[in-house]
Amino acid sequence: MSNILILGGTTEASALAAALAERGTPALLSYAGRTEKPRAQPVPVRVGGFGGIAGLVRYLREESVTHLVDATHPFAATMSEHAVAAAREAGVEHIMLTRPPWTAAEGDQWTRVPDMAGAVAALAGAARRVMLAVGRMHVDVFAAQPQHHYLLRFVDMPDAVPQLPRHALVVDRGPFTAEAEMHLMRAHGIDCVVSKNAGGDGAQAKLIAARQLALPVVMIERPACPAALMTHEVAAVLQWLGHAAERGV
Ligand code: 3Y8
Ligand code: NAP
Repeated sequence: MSNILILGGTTEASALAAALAERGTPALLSYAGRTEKPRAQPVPVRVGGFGGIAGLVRYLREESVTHLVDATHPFAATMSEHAVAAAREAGVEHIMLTRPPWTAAEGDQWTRVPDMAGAVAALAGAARRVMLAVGRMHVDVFAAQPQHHYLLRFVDMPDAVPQLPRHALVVDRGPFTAEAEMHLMRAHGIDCVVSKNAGGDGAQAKLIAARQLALPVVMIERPACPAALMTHEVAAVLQWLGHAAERGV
């Protein structure tokens, strides 16, 4: 009898949970607990860290998990590294469900940078009106470029005022639409967008809007991904689970 743990927090994780619930296949979805009201799921949910690799090994053993699906966001690099290490140590089947990075299309004006520090450096120069669509966790590093007016977008209201002298804050969760993104960018006079290369559909609308408004985009490449079995398709995970179940693992 398989016992599936999904590391969630993405559109793909939610799609996999829905597919398993539809099949009546028991699974548990795990959130880190970063947001106040995470999206409800059609499978049972747990919230909070495991306590590092050792904590996850203990959890996998105590809950007799047979299959670990890492469907976390491409920028959740620590969780993905822990998942590979813990699955190996606990002898649990492991697969990553992720999405391919976005690639620049005709008309895109992207400046690719390797990481958040690269994005900060790319904003050197005269004051601009920058849409900082990278969430809440890494906003303060942009205080190194205080000359800009920043449009921030967080999932929840922050506990403290962001340390950027000139900023506006929107509290909203994706997925977003290109039309709404264009309206937001026009309303705030945005002339530059900063984005993580998250891939997927849930955050792509801002790139479509930037293309239509001919705005430059600072695109932050995703961190290195651990070597592991990986797919971009929910169907492939279901097949992987099905085969494993046939093998009676
Ligand atoms: C807590 C779970 C679903 C999943 C929806 C996807 C799409 C909407 C787009 C922008 C970019 C950003 C951010 C974003 C998107 C989806 C997906 C995605 C980007 C929730 C969620 C959790 C989080 C955590 C949150 C981070 C933040 C990042 C906002 C739920 C809504 C910017 C990433 O305030 C905080 O601490 C937020 C932290 C990590 C990145 C950051 O550095 O701040 N996601 N996002 C998960 C957990 O606790 O385990 O609340 O329902 C999930 C989603 N966010 O099921 O429909 O699949 O990518 N999430 C980025 O891509 O740049 C917003 O504004 O344009
Ligand atoms: P991270 O930096 O890779 O992980 C930091 C720690 O958070 C992990 O070591 C683990 O704590 C805990 N953690 C992360 N994901 C978890 C999960 N799904 N279930 C239980 N614990 C989890 O992760 P992050 O970038 O903060 O992302 C946190 C969550 O937000 C993930 O679910 C991710 O899918 C989602 N998300 C992130 C982004 C992003 O831009 N980073 C975007 C969209 C969604 P312990 O060490 O204590 O186990």
